[in-house]
Amino acid sequence: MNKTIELENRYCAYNYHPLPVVLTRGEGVYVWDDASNKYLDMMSAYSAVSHGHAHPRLLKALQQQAAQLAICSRAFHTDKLGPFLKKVCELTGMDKALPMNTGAEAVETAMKAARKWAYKVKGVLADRAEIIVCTGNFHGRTIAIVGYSSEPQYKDGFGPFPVGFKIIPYGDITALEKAITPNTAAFLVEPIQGEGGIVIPPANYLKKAAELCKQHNVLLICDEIQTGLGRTGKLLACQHENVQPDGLILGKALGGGLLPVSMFLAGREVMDVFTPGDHGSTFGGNPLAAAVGLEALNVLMEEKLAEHSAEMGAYLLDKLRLLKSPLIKALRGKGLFIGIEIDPSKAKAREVCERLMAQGILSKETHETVVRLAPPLVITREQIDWAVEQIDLVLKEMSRVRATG
Ligand code: IF1
Repeated sequence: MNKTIELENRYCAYNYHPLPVVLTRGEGVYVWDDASNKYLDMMSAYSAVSHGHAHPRLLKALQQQAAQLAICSRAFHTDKLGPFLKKVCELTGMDKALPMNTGAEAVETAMKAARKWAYKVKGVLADRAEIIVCTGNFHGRTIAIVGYSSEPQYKDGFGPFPVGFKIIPYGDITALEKAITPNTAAFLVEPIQGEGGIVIPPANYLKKAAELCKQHNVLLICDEIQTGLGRTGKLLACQHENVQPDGLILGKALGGGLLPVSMFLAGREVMDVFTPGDHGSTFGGNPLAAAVGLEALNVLMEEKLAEHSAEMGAYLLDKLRLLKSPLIKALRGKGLFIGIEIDPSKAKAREVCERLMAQGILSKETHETVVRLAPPLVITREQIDWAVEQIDLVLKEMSRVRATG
């Protein structure tokens, strides 16, 4: 066993089951392991590394700001937070933002905002606010969030859970209409479900949900922590249906693949329910995160990463469709957010990922059946061609082994 893996196994909680590879360096779409093997990163840290590893402009922003002023708490103003939040509000059409660090923290912020808005603005009675979520959701790992997960493992052993949440089937507009009551504060939804296995809802689902929410004075809050910032081929996945949500949650790639940066964004009516001392975070909105976050947005727009994601994603999906492997049960995706569903009666997605690793590709399975392909948005056509060749080789070899026993 690799000494490094042994050390990690000795001291780290066993809360992940990593592939047997020790990464030491990343640059662009590539990462290298401790034996100098090179891999094409088709995972980009669950879409946190959309800009590619060690992007020069982002490294420069990080290094400059780190040497100037990194962390000082929001007990004081800084010269970096205002410009960062102005940029992200202008790009997303939202009025205000509350900066946090991890995605889960931004989701918790959204839930607190929705509840307080329900009490202070909508007039819901104290402690009666309800938030509607979907089966197959993934919004983070806090007790409140896993409390409304439909994935038993995410909840097992972590109860009891907070009340005030309703779970409805994803993509079902009628179920949403039935679930809304006068106490409903918000509908929290991913425009495309990531962990759920790259699940794309029926056409106009988000638009109809937005109309229903407007009709019933319910906040539509979109969790774009994974689908946002170009991943699905638009700046925001909501834009595929021209939906402007009442609340928006960003994370992952907002930190440029360098540090955790997240935020909850909303209109004034919602954001103004917060008064000083209501909510906060030691690191939320620190100038280092703000400087890197602003540059991450500048690079995203100037390098047209969303448009590139749309073009490269369509190209990758078309090439995968030509593979015609008996192991592939379905192919799904939007932009560079793609899932290959493996027929569970024929193989496990984990085996595909292990074999892809041997070919020099790193990806990750979700729920044992879907191989997730979410490379950095800077990937080129040639790199996609090479990746598809490796996927073809692996699937053909797995079929051959199964055919010959
Ligand atoms: C794990 C994947 C899962 C997210 C959405 C909030 C969060 C996430 C839509 C929380 C985080 C990560 C967490 C990681 C696996 C990965 C993931 F889909 F991206 F692959 F689980 F669904 N909303 N997703 O996707 O953000 O607090 O992690 O910064 O927990 O195993 P976070």
